[in-house]
Amino acid sequence: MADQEGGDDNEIGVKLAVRPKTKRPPLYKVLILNDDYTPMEFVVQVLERFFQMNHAQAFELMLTVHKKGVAVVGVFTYEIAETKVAMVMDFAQRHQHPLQCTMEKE
Ligand code: TYC
Repeated sequence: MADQEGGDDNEIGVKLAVRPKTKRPPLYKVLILNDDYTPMEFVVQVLERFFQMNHAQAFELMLTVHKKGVAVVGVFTYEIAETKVAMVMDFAQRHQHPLQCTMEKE
């Protein structure tokens, strides 16, 4: 039987190691997709504004997406990822760019 301290005792009273039951929340990758029309500078601005990158980091990641088609821009809990996607999509739409941002479970 488990005692007050949470560790299980075996039949000869030796305390076994306790594994703390801490559950990490599932994480979600936020992805940016390439397209032929969104200006490079706009994508850089999105990465700086919503993903806290400096200009050099943002420029490099934008080029990765431009060349490879897609890149992970960050990993977040569900609600944060959902909010980031919504903010990017809204910002792109308001500027009439077809930039796509999605999320997927890690
Ligand atoms: N391919 C775009 C262009 O040549 C630039 C671009 C990069 C667009 C990354 C979207 O996620 C993107 N203007």
